[in-house]
Amino acid sequence: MKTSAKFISFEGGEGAGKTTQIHLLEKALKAVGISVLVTREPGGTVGAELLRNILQHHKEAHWDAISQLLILYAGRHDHVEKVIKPALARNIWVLCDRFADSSMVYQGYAQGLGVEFVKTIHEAVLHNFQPDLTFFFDIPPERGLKRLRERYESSPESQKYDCFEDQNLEFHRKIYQGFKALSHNNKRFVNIQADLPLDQVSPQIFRALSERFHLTL
Ligand code: Z5A
Repeated sequence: MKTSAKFISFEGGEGAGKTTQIHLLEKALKAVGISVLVTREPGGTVGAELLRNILQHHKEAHWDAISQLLILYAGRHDHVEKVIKPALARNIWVLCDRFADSSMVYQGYAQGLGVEFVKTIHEAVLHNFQPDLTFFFDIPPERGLKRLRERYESSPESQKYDCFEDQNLEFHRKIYQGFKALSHNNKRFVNIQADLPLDQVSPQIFRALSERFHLTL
């Protein structure tokens, strides 16, 4: 049975395994005849990718949290209007590597702007537009960062400066707490036990989608 296209976001701390699982899910959805678009934030359009680069790779800019948030929402508006909504209108499922919940947690919670402030900006820019479902990849930050260290060791060219990863462990613990708090008792979220081998993470995602959207994956 075909269901209408869904917008699904993947959230969590660094090295949680989101990107890896998005590609496995893309394959599984395509295998049952569903059209899929994979995208990411910050980014997803020409303009939003330029903004991503400005945010992540220019230490000299010293963006404060409000400036980051406004840049992120400029990109997000572009992304939603030019890519996400048009795909959904063409019955293409959208798998998005991070979305507005990352702003709630990184800028609102961990950098102190407050979740209510971020919600106000969200409503002003995107009204009530939100994913149909959000997977929170639940993994202690130490474990996610260890995976990234291992990736950098095997592929040193990925060590380009990234202002978000250049934070101490305390910051990453706050991010983890922020996602825990945001997802708690929120029906849009499905909590994924991400600190498990790959082949034990995907079935959790497939099961949740099958239950919510009556698919057989
Ligand atoms: N940000 C923000 O502040 N506000 C916002 O509104 C938005 C974003 C939208 C984007 O980072 C940064 O922007 C992010 C928040 C901020 N902060 N940081 N840093 P990004 O897109 O560059 O990075 P990321 O989203 O955190 O992705 P990541 O670090 O690459 O992690 P991931 O996608 O969750 O994991 P992965 O790439 O799939 O896997 C990481 C490694 O682990 C890799 O080598 C895999 O092979 C390995 N892996 C994956 N799964 C497993 C399992 N199950 N077992 C063992 N190893 C595994």
